Amino acid sequence: MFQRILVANRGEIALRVIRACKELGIEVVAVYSQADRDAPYLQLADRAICIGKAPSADSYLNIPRLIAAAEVADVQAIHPGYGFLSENPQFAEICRSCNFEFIGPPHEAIRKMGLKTEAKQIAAAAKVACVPGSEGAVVSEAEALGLARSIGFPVLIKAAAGGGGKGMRVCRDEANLASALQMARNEAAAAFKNSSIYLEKFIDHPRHVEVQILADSHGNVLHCWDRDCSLQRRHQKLVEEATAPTLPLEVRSEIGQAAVRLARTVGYVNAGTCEFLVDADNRFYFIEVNARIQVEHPVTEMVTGIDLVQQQIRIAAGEPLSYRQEDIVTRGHAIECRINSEDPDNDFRPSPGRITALRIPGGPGARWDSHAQVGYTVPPNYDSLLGKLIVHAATRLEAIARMRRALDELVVEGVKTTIPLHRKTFRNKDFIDGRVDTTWVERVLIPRPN
Ligand code: MV4
Repeated sequence: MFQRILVANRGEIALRVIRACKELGIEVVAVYSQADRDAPYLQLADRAICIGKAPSADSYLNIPRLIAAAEVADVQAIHPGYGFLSENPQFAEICRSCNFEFIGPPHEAIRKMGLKTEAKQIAAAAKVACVPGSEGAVVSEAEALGLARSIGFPVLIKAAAGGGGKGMRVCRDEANLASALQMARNEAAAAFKNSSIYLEKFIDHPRHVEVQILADSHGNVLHCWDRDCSLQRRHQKLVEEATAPTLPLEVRSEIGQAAVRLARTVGYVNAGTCEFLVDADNRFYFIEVNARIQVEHPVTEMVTGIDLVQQQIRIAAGEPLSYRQEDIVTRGHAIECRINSEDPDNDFRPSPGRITALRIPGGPGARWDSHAQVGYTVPPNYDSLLGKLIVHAATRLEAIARMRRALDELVVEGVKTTIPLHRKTFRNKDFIDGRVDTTWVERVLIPRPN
């Protein structure tokens, strides 16, 4: 096992990795930008090294500075967290070439999964159902037209190098196809420096279901069941739950096995997620792989009892998984609310500032993963995730009641937060009854003027 690890991230996930290291008896080195110099979680690390100025490009995205910090601190491995460099194949490759274990997948797997066209082709080879559409990139307008006619409108044009909803464009009829293709190409080129696009049948009102994977370096691949992350606003998840509440057990078993086949086929190692869209008839279609630990990993931890971050570290150290698939059983239901320092009444504008009061929920089945403390100033430079409130209970309805209770205990003052939106969600009948999909938040929950 490693003696010392560097955490190449900040905020709640840096704290989460610090906690995992402590429990494994591993020394942990944190890094921070000048904007984070007073962040309280840095005191929980064995050492903290400043890596630069506030802008991410000068700190958390700066590969030479991170490698220099790893050299200075003499660590054996680097945990990238999520976001920042976590899915940057070049960073993974550089870590390994500098003799630091990258606590994530092999750079080859990250690179393949980063191209959504390639991920879909690998999925198809693994006999995993994909959304009907182009096999690989679409090169000509004629090809796109032929395809769109055969699968039927509406179609969705996506950027091959995109993901997470960036660079998508719906096209509802033939008359708009040529211009939609051109606009999608231009957007893709600007956003991803890659104008490659592909085409899919547009699934309306899909649910978002994802499968947690664990794969070791000895060829063992397991799934830790599923999460439903359908509650999103502009591709930012608000609420996640495990397991997926509306999927029958047979389908959940099939989707898990599909994810395992896909992970095996790409030579995946470490923790990862296979994302699927699920239609009204519970048919599932693979869309993309997230080659990192995800924000919502705690709901899977609560229902399986597996510490996914510790598993990541053990896998990177070369340990074989100590579970067989049949050992991975879920118990009860878990739900997570993302608490962001944003103003729901002002188009979710970031709301940085000093936290003047904080009351953290407790009691049975409540978990609070957050770097926030009273007196902490949320800097304006980064993502606005302040913390995650996670509950676990025997049934989904009990988990909802527990979340309502925990949200009523939670107080954050000094910054605007998404707490009021969550309080509303957990009192909403559609949500309670599980009648939601990926369009529900923007259609129903957030009433918009006109
Ligand atoms: C889709 C889709 C409908 N049809 N693909 C958005 C994020 C990216 N991972 C894929 N996304 C979608 N792909 C087809 N063929 C609808 C979405 C989508 C969505 C998916 C998951 C969660 C929230 C979403 C919100 C809007 C659209």
